[in-house]
Amino acid sequence: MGLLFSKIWARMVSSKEMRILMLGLDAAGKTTILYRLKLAEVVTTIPTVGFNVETVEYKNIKFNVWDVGGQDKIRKLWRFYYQGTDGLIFVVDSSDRDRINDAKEELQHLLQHDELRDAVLLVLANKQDLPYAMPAAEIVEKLELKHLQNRAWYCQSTVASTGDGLYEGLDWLSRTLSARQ
Ligand SMILES: Nc1nc2c(ncn2[C@@H]2O[C@H](COP(=O)(O)OP(=O)(O)OP(=O)(O)O)[C@@H](O)[C@H]2O)c(=O)[nH]1
Ligand SMILES: [Mg+2]
Repeated sequence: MGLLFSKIWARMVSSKEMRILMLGLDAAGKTTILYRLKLAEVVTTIPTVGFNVETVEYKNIKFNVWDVGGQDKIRKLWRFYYQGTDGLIFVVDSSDRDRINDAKEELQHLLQHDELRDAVLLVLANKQDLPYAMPAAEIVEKLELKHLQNRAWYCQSTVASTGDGLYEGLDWLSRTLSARQ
C-alpha cells in the first residue's frame, strides 16, 4: 500500500522536462511571447542578439524555452541550438506579407536538419491584432504546412501582447509531446 501510494504521488508531483526552441524572423514576437508566458507581463523588448532562455511550467510539464534572435545576419547561429529539441515553436508576424515567403524558406530549411527530425512543430500566427493580419488558415497555406510529411504540426493564432492564444499553443504542445512518451 505504501509503495503504491508513493508511486502515485511521484507521478503527481514529477513533471517532465521538454526542450522547446523558439525561432522565427526578427520582430515576429518571440521575446514578447517568452516573457508573456514567464511573467504574464508585456515587456519592452529590444532585438535579441544571442538568446534568452526561461523555464515555463504548464500542465505538469517544464518547458525550457530557448528564444534565439532572428535577425538575418545572426540566423546562421540557430543551428547551435537544435540538439535535443522536443518541440519547435516557429513564430510568424502575420501582418508582414512582404516577408512571409522568407519565413517559409527559413522554416523549410530548418525542418531539413537531422537534429530537428523528431521535433513537433507549433507555428504561432502572431500579431493577429494588427489590421490586415493574415488569419491562421492563410499562414498554413503560405508556409505550405500541409505538405509536411512525418511531422506533427499545428498552427495557432496569437496576440503576444495580450497573451491570446498562447496557452492554446502550449496545450497542443503538452498533449502532443505527452502522447509520444
Ligand atoms: N501589435 C503587436 N505587436 C507585437 C506582438 N508581439 C510582439 N509585438 C511587437 O513586435 C516587436 C518585436 O517583438 P520581439 O518580441 O522583440 O520580436 P523577436 O521575434 O524577439 O525579434 P528578434 O529578437 O529580433 O528575433 C515589439 O515591438 C513587440 O512589442 C503582437 O502580438 N501584436
Ligand atoms: Mg527577441
